[in-house]
Amino acid sequence: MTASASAPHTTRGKLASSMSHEQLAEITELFANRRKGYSLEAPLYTDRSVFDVEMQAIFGTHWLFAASIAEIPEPGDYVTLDYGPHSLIVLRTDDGGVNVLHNVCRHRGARVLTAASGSTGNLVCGYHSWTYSPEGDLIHASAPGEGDFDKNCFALKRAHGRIHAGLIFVSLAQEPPADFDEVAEIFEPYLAPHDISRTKVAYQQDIIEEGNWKLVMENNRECYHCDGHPELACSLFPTWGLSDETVPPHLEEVWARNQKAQADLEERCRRYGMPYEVVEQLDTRVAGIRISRESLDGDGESFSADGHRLSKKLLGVLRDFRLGRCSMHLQPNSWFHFQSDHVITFAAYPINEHQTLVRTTWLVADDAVEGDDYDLEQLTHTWKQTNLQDKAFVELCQKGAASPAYQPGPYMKSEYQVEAFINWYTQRVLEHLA
Ligand code: 3BY
Ligand code: FES
Repeated sequence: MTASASAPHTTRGKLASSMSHEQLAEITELFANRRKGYSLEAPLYTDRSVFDVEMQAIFGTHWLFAASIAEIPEPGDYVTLDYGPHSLIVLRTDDGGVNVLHNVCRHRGARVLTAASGSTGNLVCGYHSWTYSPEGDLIHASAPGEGDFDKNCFALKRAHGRIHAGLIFVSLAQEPPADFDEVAEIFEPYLAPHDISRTKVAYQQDIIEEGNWKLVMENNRECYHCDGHPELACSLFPTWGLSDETVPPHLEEVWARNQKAQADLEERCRRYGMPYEVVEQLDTRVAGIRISRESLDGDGESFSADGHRLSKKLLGVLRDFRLGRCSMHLQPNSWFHFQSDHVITFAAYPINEHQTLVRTTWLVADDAVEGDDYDLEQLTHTWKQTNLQDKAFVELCQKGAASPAYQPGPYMKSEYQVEAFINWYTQRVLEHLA
């Protein structure tokens, strides 16, 4: 279940040397004086020193979604991932766990692996061929005329890695937050029936958004803007943030349909012994989480124009297509949709203060055959379109934050999850700065 690493690397402490006291005090003030219920002050979206702080306080400290095991199914399979200046190798081991290594050669610092993914035995740096074992130990380093030197002192630095329900998480911290165990216990029973270990990658999309990573996350945490997603609106009920008391007349019919579909979904979950209750601990936990099972419109099966299945093969132990979506949000950088026929994982990897890589991966049953069981274009259509629309929204906000006219604006009630994300983020940074 869990594969942890020893001798982790820490970046704590570097801040003091690279940033002046005045700069630090200024940044701390920005966080401490944040107006609750409002979007952040512009520098928190645009400033390089804030980004540097986040790379320690958030990305250097917390558990981060890295990839699913479907992306590296065999021993020796790896992905390389960049979180700001950090570059990691996530390598599948013989025993089914993962080794997480800093992708920084111990000779003169070159990236050891340069491909985004692949399969390897030993890891050979392309510059002077220093060679490391899959555990990161330096096993070969020859240079003309060089005497023996202690290779034990030059292993690749290690970070932490763990696998839960087929999702791989990494942490760069010396001591990663302990409450992730409890969070994993929450989500494992929801995800287990979809069994990622018996899926394969149907498609992966990387988009670089010209926006700060927090704007990417904020956009994901609300559906107030979902009128801007015509394809998604076919299967996603447009009832976000509504309650019995607040349904406007023009949505009464769809609200009733949504309520009925949700009751039907609850009944099916009970019948199959699948957990159904919403868990929402987005800013009350160090590892913030929200997980819920939500019905889909139309046939209620998948993210298609009529809600009908997009792959003919059911996942894992499931015996029913009409299970809507099980959606999970994890702080700081990921979200997921689990349907009966496919899974979609999403992660934001910050590049710098104004650019973010958003990676979306579609997983189908490992015995599903493209062309027979699913059509790749149809499978990916809704979220490819939605992602492009979201990218445009994020980029408009980044432009706004860079403008002298920008002033933090209020989050609406239906944007409470955005506020929860921002609260979570602010608390974590303040803890770190303290
Ligand atoms: O990712 C979510 O859970 C929601 C649904 C669609 C867009 N997003 C805000
Ligand atoms: Fe890697 Fe020289 S930098 S072998």
